[in-house]
Amino acid sequence: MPLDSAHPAAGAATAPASGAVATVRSACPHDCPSACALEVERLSPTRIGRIRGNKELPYTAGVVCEKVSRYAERVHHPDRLGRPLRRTGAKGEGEFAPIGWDDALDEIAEAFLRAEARYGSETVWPYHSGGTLGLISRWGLDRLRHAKRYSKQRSTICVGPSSSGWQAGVGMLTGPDPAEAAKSDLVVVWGGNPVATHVNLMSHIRRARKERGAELVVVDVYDTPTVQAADRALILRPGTDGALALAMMQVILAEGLADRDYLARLTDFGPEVERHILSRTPTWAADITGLPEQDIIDFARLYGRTRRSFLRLGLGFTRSRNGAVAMHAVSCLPALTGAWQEEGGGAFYARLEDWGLDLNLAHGLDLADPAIRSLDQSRIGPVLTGAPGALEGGPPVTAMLIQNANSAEVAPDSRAVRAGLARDDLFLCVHEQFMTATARYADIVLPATTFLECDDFYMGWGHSALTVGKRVLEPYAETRSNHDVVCGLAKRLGAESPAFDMSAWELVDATLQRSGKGSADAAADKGWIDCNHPFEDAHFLNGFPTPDGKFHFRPDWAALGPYHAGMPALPHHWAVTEAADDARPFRMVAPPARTFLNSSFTETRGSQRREGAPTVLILAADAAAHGIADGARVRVGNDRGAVTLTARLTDGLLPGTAIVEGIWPGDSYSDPAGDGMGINRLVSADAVGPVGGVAFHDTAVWIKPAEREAADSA
Ligand SMILES: Nc1nc2c(c(=O)[nH]1)N[C@H]1C(S)=C(S)[C@@H](COP(=O)(O)OP(=O)(O)OC[C@H]3O[C@@H](n4cnc5c(=O)[nH]c(N)nc54)[C@H](O)[C@@H]3O)O[C@H]1N2
Ligand SMILES: Nc1nc2c(c(=O)[nH]1)N[C@H]1C(S)=C(S)[C@@H](COP(=O)(O)OP(=O)(O)OC[C@H]3O[C@@H](n4cnc5c(=O)[nH]c(N)nc54)[C@H](O)[C@@H]3O)O[C@H]1N2
Ligand code: SF4
Ligand SMILES: [Mo]
Repeated sequence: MPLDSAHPAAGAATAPASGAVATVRSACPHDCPSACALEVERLSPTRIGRIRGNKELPYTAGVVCEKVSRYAERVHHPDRLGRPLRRTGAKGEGEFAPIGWDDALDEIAEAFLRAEARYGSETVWPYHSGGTLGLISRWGLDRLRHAKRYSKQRSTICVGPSSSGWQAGVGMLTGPDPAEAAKSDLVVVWGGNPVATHVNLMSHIRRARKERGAELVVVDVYDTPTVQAADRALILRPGTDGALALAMMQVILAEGLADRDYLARLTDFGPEVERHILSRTPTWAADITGLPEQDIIDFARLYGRTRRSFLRLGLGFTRSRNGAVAMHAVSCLPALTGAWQEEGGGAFYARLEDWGLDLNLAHGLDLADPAIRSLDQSRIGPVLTGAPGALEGGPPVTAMLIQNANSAEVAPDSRAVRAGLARDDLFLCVHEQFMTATARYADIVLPATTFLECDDFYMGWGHSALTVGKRVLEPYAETRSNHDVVCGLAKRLGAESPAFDMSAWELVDATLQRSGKGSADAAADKGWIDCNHPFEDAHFLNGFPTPDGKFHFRPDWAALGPYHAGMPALPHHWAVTEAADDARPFRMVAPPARTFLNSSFTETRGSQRREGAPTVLILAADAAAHGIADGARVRVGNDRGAVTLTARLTDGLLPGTAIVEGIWPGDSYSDPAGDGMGINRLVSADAVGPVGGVAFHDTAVWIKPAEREAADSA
């Protein structure tokens, strides 16, 4: 019996007589900056209808994305996993037989204890990712990890480069609520595609345009729907944003547009920084970025002359080997102009810190031993195949519990990931909603609830409210929540924490109470807790959250992470991306698809219909030079492998750029080799400095018509 079952579902007090439709509050768990507060139509204790955005939470403002509005398709999907399974075929093959929950949990616990007896506790590596961002569902696994002294995880796959780049200058992952964009005169969306990835931002930008006549500028590498909504777009070569930022700063300094008083008071700006920036001209940057020099100058003047300028920094431009350096360079702009001092001015990247939450009990932080090794989440392939250095000097990983992660598809160097997952001496449990490529490698597969079937709360990492989602539906079939699985294993493994005896809702409540944020029930009634900071704090008017209170033009990369060798001491374009050459003339960018969320929703018909088929977008002139017609089947590859896609031609990018949207299931690429791996087999697992993370948009490839590649390799 799942622990949570003793607890009534959300809105039970207002539940309708059977047959009537009730609307209940919830919150989106997906890995999306919008973290929407939701209104869910509950048709019965086991079925939902439409999902809508909550109108009262200002950031959500009644809007949700298309894929979540039709969540009924996902939660009631015929392929939902409903029972625990034990593997009967070879790893990766997908042959399983049902078993009972007690047997499954006993078997996992025995395997963990056996592994620990042989190699020590660090041989067990609990692994989680962003399938849910529930503060209980995702990070509750850390409580078991720390209580049992299992290996830690450095969660770098998404935010490693961007967060470290922001911390290098600003000091902390916090800032103003991006709804403030509505009060700007100039909004710059830099290296992000909110129309696809966090649609709510667009409502606030629309308001600024309507009420203030604000201009929207977008910096990207291709003609995205957000670019199409812009007044002005700068389409540059992937991985060159640092050069654009440097040249903008050069113009701003040279034309007397910098705020000298602000620089002196609140930054470490000085003559050496100034000399360095003045040497990086628009001519220099035009050569690197592929942008016309005049476009750089015009954009720099517009930005430098607008006091209320708001930079909304996406993650896309940081998914390159120089990503943290690029983020730092761009984040210098509002410090140079002093735009931080204005309402509707400054910048926002993500709020991942500064929530005032005491997560010790929920995440077992006080149980963590600093001496236990921490493995880089992004390098799951190198870790599992024992690549030099990846194990941080510790034992091999021989037992794993994976929750909310589809590493076989989403992690770089798929070939290494799958070779690792297929190891005979690795015991693998995957807790999932669907039979993903990753789950197919498991010894035991456990069926998971969705957010609608469990209790949790969430951080709005792209705004400033904590959202709360109480259970809306009875759990489907025999599914159990992540919290229930963690607690069930903790009992069998002898792990100790009072939280293992609490229900998820009790733990939400205890966490909010010890953080001084009231009760869980009060939060659930409203749907969220407002955690916006006062203007002076959100805009750092009295100092930045760095040790000396100043914004740092001079980053201390060594203080941030282990991979800092060679990182530049001043804001810069760091020329370390994977260069194109004659053998691999294209630079491939692999950004999100609008109606998938990473690998989630790839199972829903609605999204499959919207996205069509795996596609590579290239410039018509490039296609002609390589003998590729619109709609042709092409092979895209490099030293790490190749996949088959459909070519689509466009005018909306620079020569040599190739775009592949979406993480399609590997077996949907009609690959003649038939090895079922997707786009991430082409992406390198090289760690991005200084903390790690993946250069998803920094891949040199060749592209050939499929028939010619077949002939070449015959
Ligand atoms: N090519 C390419 N690859 C990328 C990216 C890219 O831009 N391009 N983006 C990267 C980024 S930013 C990220 S964050 C990662 C994300 O990578 P992941 O977090 O691994 O991907 P998701 O598909 O969001 O979720 C993984 C799984 O979680 C499961 N899940 C959802 N909710 C629950 C739950 O409550 N319990 C359990 N047990 N399981 C649940 C879903 O069914 C899904 O299969 O992918 C990265 N990979
Ligand atoms: N529909 C949908 N929404 C999602 C996701 C999804 O998969 N699908 N994923 C979610 C997750 S986990 C995350 S982390 C966020 C990420 O959301 P975003 O912050 O939007 O980041 P990315 O998705 O990595 O890339 C966004 C844009 O960056 C551009 N880009 C790539 N390289 C460069 C470059 O070198 N310079 C510049 N200027 N631009 C570049 C891409 O072309 C793309 O348009 O979205 C979340 N929301
Ligand atoms: S995926 Fe993003 S935009 Fe869609 S409902 Fe969830 S939080 Fe909102
Ligand atoms: Mo992400």
